[in-house]
Amino acid sequence: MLDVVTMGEVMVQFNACTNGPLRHVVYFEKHAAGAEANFAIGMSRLGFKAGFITRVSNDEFGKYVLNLLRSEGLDVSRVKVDPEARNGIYFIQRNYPIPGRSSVIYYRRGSAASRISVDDVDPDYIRQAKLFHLTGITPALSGSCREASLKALEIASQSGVKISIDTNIRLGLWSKEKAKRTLIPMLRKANIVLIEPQDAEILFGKREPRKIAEEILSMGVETVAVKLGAEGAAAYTRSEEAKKPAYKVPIVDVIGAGDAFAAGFISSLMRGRSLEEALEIGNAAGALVVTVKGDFENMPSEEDLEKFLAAQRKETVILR
Ligand code: KDG
Repeated sequence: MLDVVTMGEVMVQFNACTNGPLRHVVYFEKHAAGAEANFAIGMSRLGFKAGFITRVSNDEFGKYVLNLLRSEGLDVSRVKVDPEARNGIYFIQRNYPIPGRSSVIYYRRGSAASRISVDDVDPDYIRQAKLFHLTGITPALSGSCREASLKALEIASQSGVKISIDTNIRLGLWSKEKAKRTLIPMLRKANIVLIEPQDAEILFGKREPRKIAEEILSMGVETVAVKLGAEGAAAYTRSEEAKKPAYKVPIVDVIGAGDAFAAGFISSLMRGRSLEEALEIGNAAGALVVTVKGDFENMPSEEDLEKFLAAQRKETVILR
């Protein structure tokens, strides 16, 4: 029995050890990441049983990715090893051309995960979960990934499995028009939607958090979280709203913060916590993740979250 199932690509990440254009970078740190994997690892560390649907390559990188998912306690029974394709990889160029920002450069076209198809989506696997989570990255990978995403959403919505969608629009993968055409009908099936203002601008021409939430709640979605980066996050239901500032921490690498927020926020809702608590926990998970390189390495457990939050309240925390 699984609590959550998600589906997406796990890539090998080469994170530059130094700032500046990649042509001058000599050393890279090897990590693995992908929005859905970051979320699933976050949920697993927070005590939820998470299952992952993907394809990985039959080579060293595929083995690395599969071992990672397994070592984080994910159910990998639906991870297919695809001998026909390479694993997606990507590079992170740091603090150039915009200081304080990183760029993501993909080498993933035709990757093993882009070959995920409807055959990889086992209805019984999704039906046993309480929640199916998708981000806007998976349907952007290929036509077969879009079909598989639609199938998974259809199964979840017909079987009473809750659906969460993080819009995560990556313009390196598809156009604004295609993202809009694909994601808006998907959002109508969701119970929980997570979104950033720049994605809302693309989808609805709106950037103001309450206006974004009104638009999405009017589609029948129950809970909307608007991720506001350095400003924190806001959340809305039809009867409630809350906003919480981000925690101030030393920033090393912001990539993965949104996925950590998603794990903290969604796991809290699944535990029956209030919107305010869910925002606090989402922000805390996001804050921890940005203090190291790599997307998920600092994803906290419940115990680590308690320590982090107690320290923020200036309580004495004993670290053992
Ligand atoms: O949310 C973080 C992801 O964007 C990063 O891990 C890479 O999955 C990735 C993608 O497709 O951009």
